[in-house]
Amino acid sequence: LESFVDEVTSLYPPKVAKKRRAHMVVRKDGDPGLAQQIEANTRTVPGIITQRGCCYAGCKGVVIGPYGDMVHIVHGPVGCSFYAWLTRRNQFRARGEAGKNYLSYCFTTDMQDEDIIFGGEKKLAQAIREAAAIFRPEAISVHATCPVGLIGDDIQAVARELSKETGIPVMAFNCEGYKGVSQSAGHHIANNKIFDMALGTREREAGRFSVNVLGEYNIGGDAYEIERVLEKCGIEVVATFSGNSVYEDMCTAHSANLNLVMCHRSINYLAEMMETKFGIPWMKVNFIGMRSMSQSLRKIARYFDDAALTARIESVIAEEEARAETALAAYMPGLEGKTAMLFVGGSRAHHYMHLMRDLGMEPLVAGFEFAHRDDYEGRRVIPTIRVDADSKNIEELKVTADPERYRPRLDPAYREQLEREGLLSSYEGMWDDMGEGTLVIDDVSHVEIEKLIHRMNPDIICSGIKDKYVIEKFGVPCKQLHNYDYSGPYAGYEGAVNFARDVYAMIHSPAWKLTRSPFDTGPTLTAGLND
Ligand code: CFM
Ligand code: HCA
Repeated sequence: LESFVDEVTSLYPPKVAKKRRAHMVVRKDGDPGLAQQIEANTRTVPGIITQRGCCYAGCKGVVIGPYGDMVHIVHGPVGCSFYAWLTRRNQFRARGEAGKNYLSYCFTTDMQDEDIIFGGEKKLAQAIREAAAIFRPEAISVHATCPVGLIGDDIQAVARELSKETGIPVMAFNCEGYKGVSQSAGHHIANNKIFDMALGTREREAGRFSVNVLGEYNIGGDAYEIERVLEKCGIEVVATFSGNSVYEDMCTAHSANLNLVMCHRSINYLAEMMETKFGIPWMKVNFIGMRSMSQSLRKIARYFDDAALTARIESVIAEEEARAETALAAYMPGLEGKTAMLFVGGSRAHHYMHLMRDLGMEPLVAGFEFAHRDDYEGRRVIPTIRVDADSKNIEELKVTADPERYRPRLDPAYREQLEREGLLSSYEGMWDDMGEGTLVIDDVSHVEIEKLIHRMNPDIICSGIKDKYVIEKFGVPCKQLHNYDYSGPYAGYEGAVNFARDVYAMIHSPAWKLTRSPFDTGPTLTAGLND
């Protein structure tokens, strides 16, 4: 496998090959994670076809966009707004009969040449004014795209002024697309503003077994299934960041007693800041895959340490697992032993490995698009991560304990014990679950995927829209794990059954026998880098 990796990178000019080689690791079992290292969260070499997105995508599209009772205004040319219009499939249910829901709208200042030349602040102010008057949303967000940063519109000043004028909170995000090296920068910018401007600004009484779900965005209805199971267990969800959520949830989340972190990459900043300021501990969970879901529920039971809650959780697990297993029986024989590759975002390539293993499938190669080293190697490597100019670009907030509202949630001895068990403030990363001889590739490119298909001929590849059809032209089915190919939910017990059904149908479709990959017949056109 090592020589195969060398062969793949030899396709590039030598300098590029050296760079890309550092993003590929053949896993050695038993490695404590310190000897092996992967290069991640660094710039993609121009010219390489990457699946990454931009900072604006991470802020507006990912973290803030799902809030349904807010109006999200994109300050920039219309294309950026159009790009983020419903494509991510973050679903939302309005609260009550008269509940507000603006998600199907597309709001933009539609900047023109003259706005770039003379400045766009007045146009932005007018857009906020109109949105406030027509819709009366609970809050308004403003997202800067590339040109706004280049011409220097002061969107923070406009937001402050219009908050006063309209009486509606206006949150402005300087998430210009070019900041950072991927959407990851946008997550951090969104986390900072939520923490700085909204979180803790309203009060709410939360029960003893209350949690926030951080990093769950309700793609394809995942949050509905997670809410269903948690509710059945008697666990109160105060706020989800930010799937199926309203502005009020963002403001009152500090009242919960535990933070559950689903997507570590996009929201670990908020978990850490909330712990420092309010004393809420956090634990990593994974609600994708039947066994991961059950394991995560057991971790929650352990945290709250209450006999009645634990018993209730155990009975929910028994009932839900039994039901899902019955439904899965039809698909399992057709999925067992099937091989897969996963190249997705910053957490799903890891989360879905567990679901695949539940179904008897075997992940051979996996990688993230924009994750950081800690998402691969575990949080213990954070102190060793080199801070470069790109990461320095994104502000780190200085956070201290709230003098009145800081409240430790656990008895110190119990907390220490849970920490020793690895239950709190810890994420082991993807590597822990990649066995000997598997391959990890960060920010994979199209040409690398082509070589992987040629060599390993997997039964399925999980990826996104940018490479789906490249992969399928090779006769390999590609399951999109961003938008679920318009299906879902895939989380939890019912989600596991949906996933098994969809993947079964894909793998066993007769269509793949009819496609011929270029390397079967010889390509009709060839070209080298120097031609
Ligand atoms: Fe987290 Fe996400 Fe993901 Fe992500 Fe994304 Fe997404 Fe994703 Mo697409 S927040 S890192 S920036 S789990 S939008 S819901 S599917 S790449 S793996
Ligand atoms: C984004 C959003 C995205 C893109 C999906 C894809 C999503 O990165 O801006 O590439 O298929 O989940 O919608 O990740």
